[in-house]
Amino acid sequence: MRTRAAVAMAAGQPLAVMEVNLDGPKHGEVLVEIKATGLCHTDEFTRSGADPEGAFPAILGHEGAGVVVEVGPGVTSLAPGDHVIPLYTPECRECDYCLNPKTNLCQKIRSTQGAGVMPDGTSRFSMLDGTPILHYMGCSTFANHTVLPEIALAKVRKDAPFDKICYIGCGVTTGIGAVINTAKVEIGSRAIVFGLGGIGLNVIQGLRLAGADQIVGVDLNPGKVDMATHFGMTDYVNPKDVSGDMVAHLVELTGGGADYTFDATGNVDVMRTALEAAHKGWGESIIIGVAPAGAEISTRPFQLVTGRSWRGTAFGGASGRTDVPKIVDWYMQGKIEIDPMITHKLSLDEINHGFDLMHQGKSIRAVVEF
Ligand code: NAD
Ligand code: DAO
Ligand code: ZN
Ligand code: ZN
Repeated sequence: MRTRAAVAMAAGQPLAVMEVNLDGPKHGEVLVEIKATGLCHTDEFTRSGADPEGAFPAILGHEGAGVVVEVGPGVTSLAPGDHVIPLYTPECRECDYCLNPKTNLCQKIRSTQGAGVMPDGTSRFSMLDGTPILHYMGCSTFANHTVLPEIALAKVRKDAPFDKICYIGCGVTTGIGAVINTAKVEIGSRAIVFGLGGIGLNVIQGLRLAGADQIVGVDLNPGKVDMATHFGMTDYVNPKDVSGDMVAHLVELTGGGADYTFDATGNVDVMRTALEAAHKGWGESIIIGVAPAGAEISTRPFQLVTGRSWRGTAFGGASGRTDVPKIVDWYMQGKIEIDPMITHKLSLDEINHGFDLMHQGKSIRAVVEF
């Protein structure tokens, strides 16, 4: 079939909206009509050329929601008409990683997904002249139709709006999951969140859900304060306003250091501040942000000797096929909020404007509706 897609032809170029060829689903694969997709910082990381593993031409996008159109041979858990959210972290439920409750990093299709192809080593997308186009993060949601492995799709309820639940495909689950699954924050905790963007705001609402007493938000952009306050931030710190040592300031503000700190900036200097602002003896610092190629973190080892822990999380530690439908339920039940964070709606033809809004710090999430 043919479908419309925004294609990343080369690093640093605007996406090119065009008709592409899409082959039907092979064994264990599913054809999905994408109804809505969010634009995440990670798409821009790859589009811009900053991602050393970025390969082109590719159809980016990993934060989508849609409807199953056709299933390939061997698919048993999905049928045409089912509503689904693509998973860049799949859940096969049988690999060593899926069978270990300590991780969500299913490895079943890791190597082919990383290479931008389906598990059989080929791409379903091609240009009209036959040139293959790579998949991205196993999802490629910047296309009206896409093909994914069955294990990379979460089946969700049919009454949930696509233009909101697409955000559960990355930002919402990553932020809330970092709190619930990775840090396992206790009621009454004190926490600091560095970066009040699409991820950090969801860390904040996760902390509120978990019953944290103090939720300090740190961001260079004061334009983020109103939204963060709406989602549960109790204290705001702009690093530009702190004249002395930032760690000392945060330790004092949290009465000795935070029980939990979260980096949602991707800046390695911020990650160090986050670790050192965690409470001596028990504070845990969770890295969510993806740092630039080649960047390294550092601190004095004595920070760890004295009881602070440094950890990381991918997709909020969520096992997608199991956890994502529950998060959709939480949204539909009003336990979590998404609507205010969808700040812009675009057509596929306007997708490059969405990246402009991201750069200008004007959007939390821009969503493309098909
Ligand atoms: P975003 O651009 O929406 O938000 C980042 C925020 O950090 C902005 O508000 C910005 O003003 C602030 N900021 C930047 N530098 C800062 C500094 N030095 N001090 C304080 N604040 C600073 O980005 P996002 O979509 O929220 O993503 C955040 C990070 O999370 C990115 O690195 C992204 O790649 C990563 N991410 C990780 C996962 C995962 O599974 N681990 C998933 C999705 C995104
Ligand atoms: O299993 O080795 C692996 C890789 C898992 C990839 C997880 C990616 C999470 C961070 C990227 C940001 C996603 C938007
Ligand atoms: Zn697995
Ligand atoms: Zn993302």
